[in-house]
Amino acid sequence: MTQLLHVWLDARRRAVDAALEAVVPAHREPALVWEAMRYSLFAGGKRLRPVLALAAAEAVAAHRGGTAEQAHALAMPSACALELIHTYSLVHDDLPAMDDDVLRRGRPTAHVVYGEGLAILVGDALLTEAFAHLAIEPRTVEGVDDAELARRKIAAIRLIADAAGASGMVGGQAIDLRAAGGHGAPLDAHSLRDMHGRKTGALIRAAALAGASMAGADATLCGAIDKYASQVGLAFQIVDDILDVEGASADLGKTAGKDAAAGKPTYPALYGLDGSRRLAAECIDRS
Ligand code: GRG
Repeated sequence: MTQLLHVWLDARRRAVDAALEAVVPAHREPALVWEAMRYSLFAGGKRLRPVLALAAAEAVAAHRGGTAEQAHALAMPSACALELIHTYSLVHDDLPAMDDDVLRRGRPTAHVVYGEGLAILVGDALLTEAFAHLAIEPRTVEGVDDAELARRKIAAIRLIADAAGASGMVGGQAIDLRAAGGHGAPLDAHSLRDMHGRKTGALIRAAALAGASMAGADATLCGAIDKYASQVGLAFQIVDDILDVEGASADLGKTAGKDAAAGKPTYPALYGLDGSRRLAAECIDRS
């Protein structure tokens, strides 16, 4: 990573963290729930999805002669909502009924610290607050009239709901859950890609598309950004599968080697490690 990219990413991550502080603040009642939400949300995630939303908004703003400041004002609520939804998915994914993991983002998982019942509620609360935030913010943005802003907000809500819902992330998780449990036929290459496209790829695509739509992208620009984000999402998942084989838990911040132990369908299992690295590189090239 070049020094310049590092600085660029760091500035946006810090802006996202500051915005998230306002969305899920300390000292809100009942503290029992809000503190547990903050435990998972501020555990050191990379903020990939929010940064992608901001990046797409900035790219569209540059294309349309707008400023990065206006792009951030428009896209930051979507960026925050995406991180809340992503964090909810991790909290629920770690539950004993799902992946049953004890380590996430380098810390004991939410259910280990707060118990299963509260961890379920933390996920529910993060998901619900995400959509409340999307409905409210941004209230006004200079240079965009109120009717146009409302139209863009509804489009972003729709995009994010579709990506997180039954045909997106939840659907992908259901397919994964069934395959990992040894029920149904093993996933072939096509079904593996479909499962990941829903479980992980959909939210990554929605991040780029929501950022772009909030910044006023037309259908042509959205189409180009969608193609880019689909390839990035796929590469992300393939690399995640490779790291599960090669990485150490301490570096990953989660338990390594779980996929193979659980007999999960993965890219290394289907294509081998070298084949998986090649596939990831091809996705990056295409993106
Ligand atoms: C429970 C409905 C429901 C869905 C769960 C995304 C997901 C679906 C489960 C996570 C399982 C997993 C580890 C998938 C691999 C890709 C992935 C989402 C990794 C974690 O995302 P990062 O690397 O995490 O962006 P940080 O912690 O940096 O935010």
